Amino acid sequence: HYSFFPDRPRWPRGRNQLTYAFQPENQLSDAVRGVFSRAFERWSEVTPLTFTETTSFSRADLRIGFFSGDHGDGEPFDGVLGTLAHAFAPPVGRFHLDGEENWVIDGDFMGSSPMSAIDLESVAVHEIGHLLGLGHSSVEDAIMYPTISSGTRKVELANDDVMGIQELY
Ligand code: TQI
Ligand code: ZN
Ligand code: ZN
Repeated sequence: HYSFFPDRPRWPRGRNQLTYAFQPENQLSDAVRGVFSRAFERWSEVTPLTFTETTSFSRADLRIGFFSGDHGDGEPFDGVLGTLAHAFAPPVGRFHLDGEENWVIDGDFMGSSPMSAIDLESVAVHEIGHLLGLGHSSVEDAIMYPTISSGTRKVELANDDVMGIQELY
């Protein structure tokens, strides 16, 4: 079953049009931006929310960046596997990914070790759930279930994810 963060934080009513931006230093490819765009779409399809990419990082509601190791928020990344990414609950909107993972973009390995390949879109859909206010789910099929195996692709929201997000929005 789905869960929320303590005190149930959510993006306020009347603020359904959220913007997102990428850390300018990251210089991401169109393929990577496409992955995030599709991940946001999964959630906009089942909520009144819309997500639009903007170039103004400082003004965006949701701020996405790839970092390695200590990146200044007290939650350092740890290299290959372990922590893959983290996202903060509303109204913080920060979504950080570990730049040292062997990310898979549209089925293509970006890293050196296919043994530890992680599908970027699967992680993005999960972390966006956190950005919007969902905690973890006990339902194994759910996007918000707290485990994913290397080499797995899981991008379709389960009923449990939809019920959770529709209770919030
Ligand atoms: N990052 C954890 C996660 O996003 C961070 C975390 C731990 C967390 N406990 C939390 C976030 C409680 C919010 C609330 O779950 S992770 C997965 C999954 C991670 C894990 O790098 O371990 C995914 C990132 F679910 F597959 F295990 C993405 Cl999809
Ligand atoms: Zn961080
Ligand atoms: Zn999680």
